[in-house]
Amino acid sequence: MLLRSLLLLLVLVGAAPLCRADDGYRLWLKYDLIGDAGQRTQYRAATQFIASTTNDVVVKTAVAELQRGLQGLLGQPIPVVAKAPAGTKRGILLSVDPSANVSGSSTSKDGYRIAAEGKNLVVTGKSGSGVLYGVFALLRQLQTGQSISALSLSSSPRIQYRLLNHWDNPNGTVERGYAGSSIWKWYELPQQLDPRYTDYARANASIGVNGVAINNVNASARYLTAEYIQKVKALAGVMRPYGIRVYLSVFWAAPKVIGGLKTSDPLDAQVKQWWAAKADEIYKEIPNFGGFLVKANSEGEPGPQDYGRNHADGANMLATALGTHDGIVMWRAFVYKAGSSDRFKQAYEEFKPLDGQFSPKVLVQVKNGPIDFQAREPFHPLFGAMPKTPLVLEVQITQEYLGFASHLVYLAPLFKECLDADTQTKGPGSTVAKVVDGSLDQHRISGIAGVANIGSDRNWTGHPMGQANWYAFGRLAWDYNLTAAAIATEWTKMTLTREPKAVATIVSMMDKSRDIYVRYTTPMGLHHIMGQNIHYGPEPWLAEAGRPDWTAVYYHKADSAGLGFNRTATGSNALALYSPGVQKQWGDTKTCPLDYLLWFHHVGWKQPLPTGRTLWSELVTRYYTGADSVTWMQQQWASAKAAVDPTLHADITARLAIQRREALWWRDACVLYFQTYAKQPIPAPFTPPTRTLAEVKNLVDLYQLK
Ligand code: BDP
Repeated sequence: MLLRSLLLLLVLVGAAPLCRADDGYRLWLKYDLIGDAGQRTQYRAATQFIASTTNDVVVKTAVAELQRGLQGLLGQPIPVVAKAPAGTKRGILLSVDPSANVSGSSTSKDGYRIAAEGKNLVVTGKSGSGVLYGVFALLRQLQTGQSISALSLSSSPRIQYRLLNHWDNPNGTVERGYAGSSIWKWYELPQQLDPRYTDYARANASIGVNGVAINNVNASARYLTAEYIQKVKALAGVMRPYGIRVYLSVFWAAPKVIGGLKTSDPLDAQVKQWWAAKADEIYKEIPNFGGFLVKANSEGEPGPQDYGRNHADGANMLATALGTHDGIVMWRAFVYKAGSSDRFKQAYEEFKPLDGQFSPKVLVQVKNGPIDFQAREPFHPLFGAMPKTPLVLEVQITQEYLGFASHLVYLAPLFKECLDADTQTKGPGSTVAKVVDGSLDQHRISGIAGVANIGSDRNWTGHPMGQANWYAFGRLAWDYNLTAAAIATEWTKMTLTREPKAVATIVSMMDKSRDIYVRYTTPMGLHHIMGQNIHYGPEPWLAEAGRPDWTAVYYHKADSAGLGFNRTATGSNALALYSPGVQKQWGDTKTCPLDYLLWFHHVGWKQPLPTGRTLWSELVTRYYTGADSVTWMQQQWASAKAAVDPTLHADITARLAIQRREALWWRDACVLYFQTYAKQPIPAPFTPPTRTLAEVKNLVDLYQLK
């Protein structure tokens, strides 16, 4: 009996590694053994050695990553040699050639080419980083089951500065973070380097991210102290071999707060000198430091306007402080003063007049939409309106307004919608993407930033599918012409499963998820009707807050006549900020896409829409079908069960159940509340909510723990 139990124990212990749950830590870089033996044999034949001679630190990273990836995927060690051996062995050669001819941007140093030369595959980068990106592209081929014989790939990023922005604080909290606390352990730095920093760098390099602003834009001055510069230096040291530069968000009033000066006026000589000395001090410690990100005169943060100066005065002073160091200033345009007639217009009104006044080292960083990372926004009117200034597109990867880490919302369609939007400022085809990559106005520098969704949770992003949003950001920053579905397919194959039917099911669910979220939360252009401060759940009835433009009623303007914000000439006229072609299309309720309708028009409840329904009926239809689509997502996900790791599958199943519950919450809250104005019944075939408005309102209090 004892012997039998012991044997059973041995069997169980022995079997344990096989059924180890996938905790999501390895992201899309799993490098698990490829299951298809035939394919493995083919890959093995072509990858019998890695040849590399350069001492470039980033190329060394590329070699190590290639070795690691091939070892995992093919189950055998790959030797690294200085020179390709003569004979029949086939392998991979890595080389740097600054003049290599690669497709895409001709100025970028990050491009790579992969081509068959004789029996070998050669990965040529225009720099060490180019080699690293090429290696990741090659590994991606294997991870997604593509052929590598006679491979010919050539690619260059369209956008030069591809940054993650962390909104992380010194005390370890993350503003709008839903995946645990900050991954940066400030109290341990610089002595202790969590291995996680390296894995973070690997993940970013694998998708082409080449910069990281490590702290919150609501910045603490602490980061500029000598003590913290040492900590930042330690992180920069981890990032450097991965081609990633570190940037800091800076607190405008730092000269006063930590410098002991009486002012932070950008035109004050001592202030200028303080910043120049600070920049020198940082570059002395971190020679490849990237530069500064600044939120100034926004949401209570100090800034140059406190001294009667403007954003250009502030940004240019910092640019001058950077001197000859190779760094940039990203100055955020997310500003809105209290008391403005329409928050939509604020950033435009403050920044448009400054076009042409910024120094060449300054980029102005503009959110994708004019309000604040809503589930759907029209593109920001500053895109196309500041041709003399390089504009960084800022998108939010963390799901502040998109259901935190409990709702499955794949964001590539949202990012693409903005990138593909046609500003028409220089004729048709003047897309936001072309403004941002600098090609429309011939800018030398270009940038894109994503507010990170990364935290200390073992799986990095809380919701396992949130990883896809991090991944998609990087891939689109590299090439905005990739489709959302193509990116989802890559990610799914690398992360979840390569079983073809399951891949198709999951990709279709991901691809529709953002539209579904919009339908059950803010259909047809409703915006900013979410829970106060927390930004979670519905609160369309919110009428009192610190400022009118922090309420919901300011935005939806529901009354007995209809719904929506009139931003045409008879209203706030924010529409006039767009080019004439856009104005024409969006200015008429007959031609305005339904997705943007209530952004620009106050529409009568009974007004017929192109769908054949009245506004009220269309609104209810979208809320109901949106919530029901979550059930469809649950079914899709359930059907992929056999193809996905069981722990991961169960995790997402549970989160989808939360999503369904909360989609019903949004639906009921919004239809019941708007019904008090529309005064019409819930149209057939939908059945009215079984709870009252008062009951649903109570839920908000529960969530906000009031
Ligand atoms: C809003 C967030 C706030 C940020 C701000 C910003 O609610 O926490 O500080 O944006 O971007 O979305 O500065």
